[in-house]
Amino acid sequence: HPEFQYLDLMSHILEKGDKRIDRTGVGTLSTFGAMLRFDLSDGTVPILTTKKVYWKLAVKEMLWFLTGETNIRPLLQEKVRIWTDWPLAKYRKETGESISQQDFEQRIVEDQAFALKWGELGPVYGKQWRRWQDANGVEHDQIASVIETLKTNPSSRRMLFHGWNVPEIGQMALPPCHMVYQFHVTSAGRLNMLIFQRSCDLLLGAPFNCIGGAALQAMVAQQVGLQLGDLVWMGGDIHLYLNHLDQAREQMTREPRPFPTLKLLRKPDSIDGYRIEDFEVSGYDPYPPILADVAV
Ligand code: DHF
Ligand code: TMP
Repeated sequence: HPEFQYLDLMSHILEKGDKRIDRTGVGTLSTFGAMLRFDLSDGTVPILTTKKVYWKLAVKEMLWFLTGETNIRPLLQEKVRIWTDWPLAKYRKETGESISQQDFEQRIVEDQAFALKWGELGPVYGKQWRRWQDANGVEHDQIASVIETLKTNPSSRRMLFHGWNVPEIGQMALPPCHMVYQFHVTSAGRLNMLIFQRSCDLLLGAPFNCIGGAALQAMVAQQVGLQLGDLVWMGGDIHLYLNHLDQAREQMTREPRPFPTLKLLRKPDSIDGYRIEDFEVSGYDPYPPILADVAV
């Protein structure tokens, strides 16, 4: 079962991981360099079954990236709360107010001016993917370029988009973790995609990143008229936070069940036309959720 690639990586980190202090102060067990490969050609999608993963949150996050948005307000309007912690921490630090997460989120949704001031993550994923600004102020839509090249020159080895915009890193709430996406078309007309992730929270981040990646790959394949091939995920610093070790051990006791399948119910006119309702996941039968705190 392909999910064992993930569980094996988890067990490798638990056994051999290098214990170190990290930026958040929580501490991690870390390993450097690993790859996961998922064959999507049979319609399956790598949504982990050894814990319940709220896959719609991950797909909605990917759709939000594609809109070019960098404010958490549209995410919260879709009930996606995974990015709140970073603007919230900044708000608490700068105002000294001990506002609850729920009250903060409510204000972002109800008060547009407040959202503009406090909901912004800086020039993160969406900005770089859709509106990378060059030295002359010209904006570059990397997603549109990749799709155009996939249609016109699919043997190209230059089909990628990048989030690591060096001069803008300092303005980002978090520099991109999944930072390069590269595409590849086989002679049989299958679309492969590779994600390079410089830093990976294996318990909380990786499951979302694999789903978001698979959703993106499915959308791009549909838009350019290709069948799905492999999703290749490569990680740099892959870690388990020290307050996630019990959860990881619990997850490793569970025997993976078959991956569910993903179907796109509609073909929009462009990559910008997708909605969450277009994604149908069938046969997802996971173990119960595993709760864990995210390190901010
Ligand atoms: N920082 C850290 N330390 N780890 C991350 O995974 C991470 N991911 C970010 C931003 N910063 C990060 C963006 N993606 C969750 C999942 C993905 C994500 C952020 C947070 C998360 O907390 N997931 C929980 C709860 C999901 C829910 O809201 O129901 C989970 O159990 O999957
Ligand atoms: P860092 O910027 O110091 O590497 O911290 C980012 C943390 O967030 C790190 O634990 C990796 C994790 N992360 C993911 O695993 N996936 C993601 O999509 C994001 C945004 C972050």
